[in-house]
Amino acid sequence: MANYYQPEIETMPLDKLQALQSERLVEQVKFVYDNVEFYRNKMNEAGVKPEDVKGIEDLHKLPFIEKDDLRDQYPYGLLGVPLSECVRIQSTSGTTGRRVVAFYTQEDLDVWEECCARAIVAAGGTKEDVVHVCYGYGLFTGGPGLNGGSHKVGSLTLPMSSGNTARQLQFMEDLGSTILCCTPSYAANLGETITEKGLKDKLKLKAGIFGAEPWTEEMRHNIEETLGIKAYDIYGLTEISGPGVSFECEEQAGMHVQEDHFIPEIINPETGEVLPEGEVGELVFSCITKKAFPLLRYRTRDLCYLTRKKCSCGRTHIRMHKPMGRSDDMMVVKGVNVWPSQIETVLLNLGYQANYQIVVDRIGNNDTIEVRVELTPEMATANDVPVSKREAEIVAGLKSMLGIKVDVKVVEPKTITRSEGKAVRVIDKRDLYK
Ligand code: DLL
Repeated sequence: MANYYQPEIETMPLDKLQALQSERLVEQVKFVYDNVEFYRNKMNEAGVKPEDVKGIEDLHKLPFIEKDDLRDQYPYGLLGVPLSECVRIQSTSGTTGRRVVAFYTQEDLDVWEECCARAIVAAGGTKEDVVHVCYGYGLFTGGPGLNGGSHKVGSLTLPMSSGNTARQLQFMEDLGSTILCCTPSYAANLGETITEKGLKDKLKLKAGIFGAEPWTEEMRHNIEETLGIKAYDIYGLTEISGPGVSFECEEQAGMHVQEDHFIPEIINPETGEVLPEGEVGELVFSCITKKAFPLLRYRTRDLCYLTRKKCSCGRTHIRMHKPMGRSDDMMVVKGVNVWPSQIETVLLNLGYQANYQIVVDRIGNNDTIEVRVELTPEMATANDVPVSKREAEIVAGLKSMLGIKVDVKVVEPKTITRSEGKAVRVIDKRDLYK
């Protein structure tokens, strides 16, 4: 086993793990109450004293934190330590309002990178590997997180950042990259170019660690095939540290949450009630070791479920199913809930790749929804099925999945803008929140 696998933590028996969580939670609650005025006020309002939380069974007593709280407290309102103890910030892209700026002490960075190191090892990484990181660097957590994790594993780290596909492929070939870290949509783009240029046999890639955006099982299979690798999912969010909050092991059957640092809960997004294991709801995290930006019961808006079913990898940490959507990016179109992942499933099942865009608009009082999808290069070359027939087939597939009529346009290969980071798949022109 590689040098960064931590069996004493990752395979800890449940009773010991929960005792550790309880001990850390009790300490953390006291820490935030004493050091962050925002928490003190929030807990006082909710009538909860630090001593009311005696272990993880009392977690539900604490109030939730929401993205709006972070925006209201921007930039320093949630700091748990003096600014002089902080050594780094990372930030979200801030496309929907004010940015979230997360702060880290050196110890917070070490924990975060350790989680990323565990993810790399779970994907088969050792110090013999060449880890090719083409997540964005800078404020985005993807590049810095996996970069730090790869250093901890002792792998040779290629800090490529995103973009410049020709250069990515050149380095991959010349330096023999074995583990690729990027968004799944960029992995799919790289796969396309590798196929076009016939490069697959010249590369040494064996695994990929892909996350930061939703992707389906069908997309996983396509990427695994075009790149000749095993593709692992990794999850995280800036507010909770970044990538590595959870990740897949060799079983590829849900992501192990790093429970010695983060306690997950699933709640009913409408009522806030905690749901039992196995039920789908909104994922909530409490950070029990982070000091600079110590969030407790943070509502992620990501929808999924948790399972404690035994995993044959030996890790005991609870697994989360890949996010099945977000409680806030679900679109209501013609009165029906529509998840982009449902549309993707239909397209990939019909043999298309994940090169598509969903455009939602409103004309008068009526919603319109159009899906534009590219022909694959093979479909375009074969040219054996009329486009109108293809479109009708997709319309029927979407109707049966969503229950509504969707307009479909099948377009030529390479006509939809490629992403180098997170893909922009939905263009909603309705301005529903104005
Ligand atoms: O995307 C952190 C990250 C970087 C994760 C690299 C994995 C790899 P944010 O930019 O703050 O952080 O976005 C967080 O992205 O709440 C999810 O909605 C979504 N997300 C992250 N990972 C996954 C995943 C990074 N594996 C938001 N599957 C989260 C689906 C994901 N959605």
